[in-house]
Amino acid sequence: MMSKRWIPKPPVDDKVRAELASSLAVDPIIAGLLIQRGINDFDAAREFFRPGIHALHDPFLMKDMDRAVHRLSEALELCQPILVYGDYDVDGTTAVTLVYSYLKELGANCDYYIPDRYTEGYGFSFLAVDYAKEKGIKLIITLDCGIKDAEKIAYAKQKGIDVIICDHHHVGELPPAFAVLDPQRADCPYPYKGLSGCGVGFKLLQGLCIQNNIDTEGLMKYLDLLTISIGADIVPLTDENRILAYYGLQLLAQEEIRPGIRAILNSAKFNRPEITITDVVFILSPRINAAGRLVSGRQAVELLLASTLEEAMLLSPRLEDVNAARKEFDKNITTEAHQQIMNDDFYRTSFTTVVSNKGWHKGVVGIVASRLIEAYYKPTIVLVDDGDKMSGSARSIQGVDLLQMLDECAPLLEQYGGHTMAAGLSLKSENFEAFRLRFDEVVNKKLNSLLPSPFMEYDEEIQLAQITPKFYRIIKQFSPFGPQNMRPVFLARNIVDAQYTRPVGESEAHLKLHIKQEGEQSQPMYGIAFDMGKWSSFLKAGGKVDIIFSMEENIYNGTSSLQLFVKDIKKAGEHQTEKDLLNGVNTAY
Ligand SMILES: [Mn+2]
Repeated sequence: MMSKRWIPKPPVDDKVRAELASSLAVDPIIAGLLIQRGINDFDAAREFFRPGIHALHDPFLMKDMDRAVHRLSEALELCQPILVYGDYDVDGTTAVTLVYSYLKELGANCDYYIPDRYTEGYGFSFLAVDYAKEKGIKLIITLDCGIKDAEKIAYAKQKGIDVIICDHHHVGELPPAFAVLDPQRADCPYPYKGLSGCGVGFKLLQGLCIQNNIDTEGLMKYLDLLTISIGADIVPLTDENRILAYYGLQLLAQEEIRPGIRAILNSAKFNRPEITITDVVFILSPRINAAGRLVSGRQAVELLLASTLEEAMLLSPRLEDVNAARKEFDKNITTEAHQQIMNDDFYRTSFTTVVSNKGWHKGVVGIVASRLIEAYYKPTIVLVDDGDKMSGSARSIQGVDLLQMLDECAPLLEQYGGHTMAAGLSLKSENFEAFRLRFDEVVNKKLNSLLPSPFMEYDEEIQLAQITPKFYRIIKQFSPFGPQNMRPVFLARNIVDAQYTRPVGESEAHLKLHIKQEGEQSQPMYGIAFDMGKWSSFLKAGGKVDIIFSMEENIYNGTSSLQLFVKDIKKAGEHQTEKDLLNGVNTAY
């Protein structure tokens, strides 16, 4: 792992901080954390700490919402057959489950369709249109996809089928759909751009309810699905998403939850009383995804639709097997990719990592790309070589917009699309070498030939004595945490062993900390630092360190205590100053 720079968040205005701290009667550090999150006054703080459904935006602010709702209402009235279509990833399958279930609840004549990853691929599909035509479908709702599929949408239109697109991907040429709901549309005035694909589907249903005087309360039991899509798609935990996830996580924490989710949690042996977005990301999403990626997305939807635990339990062990297989693929491909990088001089000086191989599994290349970024901190593409064609996933680092980079490589690509930090692409194998060089060149240019080194951001510097139970109770209310509302990270300087610091775990890899701040009289604190066992001897010998950490509750034998989750350690005073950071550091590993 490369050594990381520590960077403070932009400083907060002292006067604003003092005013907010006094109006809320909280520690100035808490006020600073709120200001960093865009919360500047008492009312905004109240809204933040008590997220309310009333604060959701009016769905009709979304471009084309009135058209979409009108068409959907008409289909319901006339009992026209509707097809709910979604991608095989978590956002797509949760969206299909949500929209399909709710329309069924309203008595709709509807069916759902998830494309096959191998025969149909990502996005809307010609096969689905043929299927719909055969079944006499008059209306298709696409979820988490469709915006890029103008040709296929036109094909549906030609067959006499209306399409409502619910997507959140970047919009290029507008497809000829009956209605296009996508907050990324340049002409869409919707105030929040961060919704997941499932979130856009939810807004359509919310609009449907409002238009037809149906109580939106009936939608609330589906917020578990929406919350899973928010976690899985790594969308920001701000604004509407944070409100929806706040209620969704409460649902997920109940004993009596959707049987499919209960079954997944049971088979993953999850038994903590609370569930967080992190649990959604690391426990629920991979298992739902596993089904879509390695078998078929239909399995994921079948599981989420199961009406009894018995039925769900029949399906969930399969997911557990598939998830185990996924982990194995992931491990092997990561190892092979590392070997390729080590054995190729190109990567010593490159600004990017682009690897490819025959026989790699398409379902895990995105995860492998993320792991390679952790190791080398360069924009990364991992491709599966199918002979004539290669396809795979791209992941980026801060400051490099992938879509922009891929745009500049477009002549060498067959297909590409996605978001700033994550994208998918395919190309002819004969273009691989040229693409690899071109991609490196455009990223090099973007970074002004300065390869950034990885960094960790911290919110505030703190004295350990400031961390009281009240302080932690307030920090907890900042949740749900996630992108753009991360668990607060603190810097504390001059930390020494308080007596019981020791290495733990297999081959003493980890570090159990028992620490205090030099010269402070407060109670020592406990902490955990993964993969930092080597610091034990330094601390035991009286060494002084600086740490950056977040806080978490450690539940042990049924009692809970506060512990520091230490993310990085450096010798006291050793971390770079802000001034050094501005110069950028060129680090060929
Ligand atoms: Mn999505």
